[in-house]
Amino acid sequence: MMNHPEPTHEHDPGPLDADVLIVGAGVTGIHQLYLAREAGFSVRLLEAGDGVGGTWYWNRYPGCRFDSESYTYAYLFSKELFDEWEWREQFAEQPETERYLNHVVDRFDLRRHMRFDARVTSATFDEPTATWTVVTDDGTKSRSRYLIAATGVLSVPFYPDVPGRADFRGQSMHTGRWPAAPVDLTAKRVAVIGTGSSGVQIAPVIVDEVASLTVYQRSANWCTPLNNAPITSDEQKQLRVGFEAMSEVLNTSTAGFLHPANDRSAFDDTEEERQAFFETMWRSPGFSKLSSNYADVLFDDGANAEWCEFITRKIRGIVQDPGTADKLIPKDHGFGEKRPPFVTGYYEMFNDPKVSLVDLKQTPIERITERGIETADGVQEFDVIVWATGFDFGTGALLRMGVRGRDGLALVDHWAEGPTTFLGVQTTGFPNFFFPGGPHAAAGNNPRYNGDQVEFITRALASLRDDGFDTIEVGPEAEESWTAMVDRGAGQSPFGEASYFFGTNIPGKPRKYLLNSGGRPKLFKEIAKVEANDYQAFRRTRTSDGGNRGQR
Ligand code: NA7
Repeated sequence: MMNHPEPTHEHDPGPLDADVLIVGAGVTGIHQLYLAREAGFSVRLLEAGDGVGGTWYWNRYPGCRFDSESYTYAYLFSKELFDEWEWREQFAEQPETERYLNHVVDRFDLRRHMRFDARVTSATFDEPTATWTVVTDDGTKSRSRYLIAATGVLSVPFYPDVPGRADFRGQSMHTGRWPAAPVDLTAKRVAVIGTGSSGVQIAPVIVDEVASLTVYQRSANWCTPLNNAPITSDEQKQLRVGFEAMSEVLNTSTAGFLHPANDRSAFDDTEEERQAFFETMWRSPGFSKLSSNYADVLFDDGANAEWCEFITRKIRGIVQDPGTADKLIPKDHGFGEKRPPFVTGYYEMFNDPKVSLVDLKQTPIERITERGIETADGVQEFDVIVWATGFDFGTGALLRMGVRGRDGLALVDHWAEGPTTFLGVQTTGFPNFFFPGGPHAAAGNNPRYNGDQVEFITRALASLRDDGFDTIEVGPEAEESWTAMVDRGAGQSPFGEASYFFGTNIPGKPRKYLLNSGGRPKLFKEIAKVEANDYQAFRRTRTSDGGNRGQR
């Protein structure tokens, strides 16, 4: 453990509770907790929920599951852990992931560092001592040298401002805050509002038990089959034998997936070859439809249109009612312009007479009433309304934590025009504060990108300690340059401005790209540069003994 220097400042409030205080017990927070402790720091973690899992704790709606392959999403830092945990399915369902994360926490004895039901309401940097004071909603204070917010990108559910939402007398749930107690939907009249990944996952899973299911769709999405399957015992063996090779690919590939990239362009092939290839894609698992599709499918309008035309024919072939099929075909964006959902039985579900689709572009929701949902077509009554209406992506949780840095600067003010970061881990004016897995962090398989970040942060803190410093703050040049790279690259990103990756789904939110548009290659390159030149992008100082020794 790190030795804490004796307090020398008159107003020093005493010993620290931990060297490293982490907020959030999701995939990234658990990883960071483990690494920081392994590096010899004293650690503590605060979590708003009453259990481990983060996104995989809150999103416990029926049908919630990975669309990255389970073993590619899981931790790779321990071969023993990998060997002993057998994922049951290629794309695990939420309960399995929650069990896995609990297993990790117990296996590595991390739970004793965690406090649950502890929502952070303020986090304040004390400049003379270079420490953070964090207050939770029960008034408890914790002081630490370093504060690492692993608060996730999909943590703050978004409810649209529809008049009357509170008037509804039935049950009303957001997919991102699904109750822990089982929800009995048997014979209930259920509405699902929203057709992003969550809406299209839950609908086909509950359809058999409900009396009726009405899907309220504002924009159709390009949904393609997830093609999930159990992992056979042979495959389990292969995964273990191939662990090193798999880790190598996952730790280095651009998007953090295993799917091999395709170097062919759509029009290198004949029409017949193209259709056969698209059929292979349609039958391929999850994100391979982006990663292994024609190299130009996301970048060439003609190639994209061909793939969309193929999906269109599939939808028309599956959905028997032509009017419904037509509504389910996106008209306002190409494949990959928004984050594409992956589905099981979604289009097929619309052939069930108890399922109906309301096109909100034709008949918008006017209000929620005590008994149901009112559109221009009148009121439809429901027992349950499921809000699958998304999240305040990227910055939502960070900006609700009351973070204040140097000179009392509030993060909400610093980021009033959108986030500015270096490597998606730090921002100027907030020394000793990190936010892996936040804005500018990922652009692919999240745990892989976020893992790169927590590894970098841990090395940065260890070398800070080794060099006799205790304060680290990114300089404005590095921050400006990384943020400019993100903004420039946003224009070349396949994601359009209508995507929530630009914050467009939240009224009043600045329209700024929230992913890392340089991808992993850029992240790796910058990290290597930073580590090769002794962290010149950062200002590193020693504050705790009152000195200001050896800047940089
Ligand atoms: P998404 O993908 O943000 O989807 C939200 C859905 O809610 C989308 O269909 C929205 O329609 C719809 N929405 C939003 N506001 C309204 C209003 N006012 N009326 C009707 N419909 C509305 O969130 P998800 O939870 O599905 O997925 C989030 C991520 O979780 C996903 O990308 C994966 O990474 C896992 P819109 O398209 O905006 O017209």
